[in-house]
Amino acid sequence: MKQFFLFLALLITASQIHSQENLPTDYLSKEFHQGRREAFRKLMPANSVAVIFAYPERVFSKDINYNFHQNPDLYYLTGYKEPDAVLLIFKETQGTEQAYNEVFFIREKNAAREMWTGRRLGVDGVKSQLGISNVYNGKDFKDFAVDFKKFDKIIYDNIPVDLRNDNSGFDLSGLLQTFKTKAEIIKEDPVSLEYFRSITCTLREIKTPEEMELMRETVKLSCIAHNEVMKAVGPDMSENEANGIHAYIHKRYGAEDEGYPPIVGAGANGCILHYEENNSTKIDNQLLLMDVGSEYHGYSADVTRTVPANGKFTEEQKAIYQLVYDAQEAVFKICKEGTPLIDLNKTAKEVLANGLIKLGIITDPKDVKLYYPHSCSHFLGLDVHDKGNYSGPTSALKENMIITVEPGIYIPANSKCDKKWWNIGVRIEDDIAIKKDSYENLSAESPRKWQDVEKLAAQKSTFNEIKFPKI
Ligand SMILES: [Mn+2]
Repeated sequence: MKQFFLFLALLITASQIHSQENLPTDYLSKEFHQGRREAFRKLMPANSVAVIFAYPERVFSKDINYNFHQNPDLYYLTGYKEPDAVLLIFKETQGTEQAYNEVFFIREKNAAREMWTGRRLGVDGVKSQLGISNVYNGKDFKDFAVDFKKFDKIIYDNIPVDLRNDNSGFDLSGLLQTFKTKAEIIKEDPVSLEYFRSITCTLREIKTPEEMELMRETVKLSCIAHNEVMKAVGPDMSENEANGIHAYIHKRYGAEDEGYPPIVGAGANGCILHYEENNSTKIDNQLLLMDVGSEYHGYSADVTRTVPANGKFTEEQKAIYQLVYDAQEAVFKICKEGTPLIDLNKTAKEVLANGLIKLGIITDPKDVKLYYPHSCSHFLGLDVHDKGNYSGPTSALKENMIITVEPGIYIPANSKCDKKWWNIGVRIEDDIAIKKDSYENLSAESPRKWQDVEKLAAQKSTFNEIKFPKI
């Protein structure tokens, strides 16, 4: 009898999990993912197979996981957003009775589990919603007839080792083990890894029109967030609250998350390149450096603005800010197809070095690296530091690439210069789409000129009017 009720409960559970309503309508299309798999296949060498795994789930706290984030390469190729999956792409058509050139093993549907941990697409869902026709449950990988040894090349990415194993044999750990056994992989093959890196970089560094649209969206809403925070921020606000306004606006406009841990640092904290604590309770009359970008349907923005919390730059802050601005402008000028990537940072460095010498902060141009220790640009897309060919003969800007341009100057306390410069940290970062003969600044909606920043900072924000109870 007890079992009967359990059965009944499962039935009810299963029927209660309806397909989801009111979802965003601007996800990447199945045709996009299909096209990307075709493009991937084209770049594969003869008689090869590519094997792409989902990312692992990670523990946040005891039995609670971090929000799952898909491996951007697998998302790019399939649109699948669940863990415990592996995609095989074959260069040549396989099968005798039924021809296929790809096969996708995914997480099985499970009504009881889905009531706890959310909906699963399942085999039918993947077929209908993602448009992949050859789909099986993960547990079928083991017995799937694929002879890896017959291929000249097996193409795969780094294999993670620190994995949870539920001993089912078909969670990620099980899928990886099956792959390693079938393909007789004892240790990663550098040539396989290089093929994978090269193919994914070559594809992902150029954005398709669909990707470009999502990039515009994610950058646009990140600019709205930056602008609102510029208006809202004041000396009494905490770094964390400023960060929270960004997050609220991202979600208000449909972004799922941030593309990376937000950096919201006041004064000395702004001089720490990857400052992520954001725990200063009072910004005070300091500069606030905000490097924050949303993730919208997988695509990350990466925008930095630096704003005086009290709305007015000091003379010293203004001088440093203007110098960073000038460096950015100089780099923009060479943003077009054909410019070698290496020239971007060279240009930024030159402007910054000359400027720091003029201000008496350094005397030897080589010392620019003391205050500008990073580089000027990276690709932007599904990863905030996106895949692309950063070096080598093909490392020049091409049409439909998206890069950041982000010079900065950071002068921590006790630096060997007049102490009037200490604790000034300025970065200005914009997201740039490359065209044939020019560029488009996708983040132009957020002001960059110091005059415009001051003008916006002088305005009041809706967030200044909201009254919450005291605790
Ligand atoms: Mn960046």
